[in-house]
Amino acid sequence: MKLFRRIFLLTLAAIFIGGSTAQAIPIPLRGVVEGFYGTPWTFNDRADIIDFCRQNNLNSYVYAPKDDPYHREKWRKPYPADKLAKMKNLVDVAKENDVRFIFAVSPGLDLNYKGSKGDEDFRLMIRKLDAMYQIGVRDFAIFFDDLKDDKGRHHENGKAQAEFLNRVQKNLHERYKDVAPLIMVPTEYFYLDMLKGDKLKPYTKDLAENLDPRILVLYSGRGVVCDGITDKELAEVNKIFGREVGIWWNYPVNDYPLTPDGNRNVKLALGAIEKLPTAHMTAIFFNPMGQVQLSKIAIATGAIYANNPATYNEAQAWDKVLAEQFGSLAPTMKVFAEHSQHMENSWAKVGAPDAQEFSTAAFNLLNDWGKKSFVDFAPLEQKINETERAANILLRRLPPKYLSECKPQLEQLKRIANADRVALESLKAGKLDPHLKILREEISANEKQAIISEEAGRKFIDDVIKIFDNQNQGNKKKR
Ligand code: LTM
Repeated sequence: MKLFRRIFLLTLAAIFIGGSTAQAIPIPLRGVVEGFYGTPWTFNDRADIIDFCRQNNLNSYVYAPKDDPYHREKWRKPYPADKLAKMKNLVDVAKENDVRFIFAVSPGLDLNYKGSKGDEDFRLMIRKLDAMYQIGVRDFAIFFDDLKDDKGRHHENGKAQAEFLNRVQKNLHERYKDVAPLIMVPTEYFYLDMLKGDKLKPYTKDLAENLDPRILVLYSGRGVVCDGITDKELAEVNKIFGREVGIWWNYPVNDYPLTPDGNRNVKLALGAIEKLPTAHMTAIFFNPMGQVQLSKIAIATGAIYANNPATYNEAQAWDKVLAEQFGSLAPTMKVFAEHSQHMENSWAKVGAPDAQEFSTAAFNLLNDWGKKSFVDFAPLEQKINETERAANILLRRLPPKYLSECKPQLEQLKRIANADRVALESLKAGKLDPHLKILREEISANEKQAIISEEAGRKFIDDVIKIFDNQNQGNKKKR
């Protein structure tokens, strides 16, 4: 009876204090995967992000920089002594911060599975992981993503991969009692790539059927970079692999080009994590940008999500995080971030649309212009002013650690806002200011370094130019 009374009183207390008995249920493994292409983070960056993980109740960091040669291209080679010493330092930092350091190798470019070459590669993999065990690593991952050729084909054999991973897992677990289950990323790591029509492709089928059920599989959603994952989608992939899979989430990563001829890392993903499952999940890792400090906006919202997916609200999380990270500059930073959230190209789409209020004001204005006798320019004018002011303030006042990561984007936003004003004045005057086209060209010329607000601020300039060009064409035809 005493026990029941205690439980009853504790429940009452929980209702009284928390407003509800609902408990936060954090995703068990939650953190950051340094898994992007391009210049890897420095060891200082990593130590900083591990500390940030602790502060935000994220409990893991995965070391998997695609362009660390010892991680992928030269995976067989042991780390040289100086790099190993830095790695040990980082492992110690992770321990001090109670963050799991997950060491990953991506051997798939040239891994041999069969015969004596297979045995040799197995031995070299174990040697690589053992060296990490010696410096304190207890969590390991082997990734097989991005092994396609130019035609989008891969030659991976799911059964051979599964057997290799099972063998690695068995070897480690027989020798070490304190090593966590292995983590892997398949070659077909997004849902649509696992299927042909409504049937599983042979690779995924063989992998799923043969992989030790204790090995954690990560996948990235319907696509490589996609617009959310539903509970149902996650359940489907759990079913395919006969286990609870984890998520490798490709936001805020920005290592892919947003224009056919464009560069990597030019658009900043400054929005909140959104549209992720609320159902039970076993692991989630956020893949960040090369820009480590600015990645913290999305990662911190991801931490709020991962600590209680059921109650996550992206707008509230975004405001909270901006306030925590930027203090009095938060409202100004928010204006900038609003213009730089959405990432989209022919195969990627993620993040809330950029500057929605700006776009709505521009849409309404263009809709009314030329049709109504009274056109209200004020809402868009206000948005343009706000944008230009934010860019100017941030260029002057952002602390150097942030400014060094976003100066080209702020300068580009300033250019766009300036051109937006000229576009707006052209509409007011009923005549295109010829300077607008020059400004637009300057924006294009700078897109190798910075892309921002493509469908909001930049689109308004294009729309206005198009309106006047069409008008001119019409007038010429009439003549
Ligand atoms: O997403 C996965 C599993 N692998 C790679 C990442 O390394 C890369 O950062 C992202 C974004 O380009 N895409 C991938 O395919």
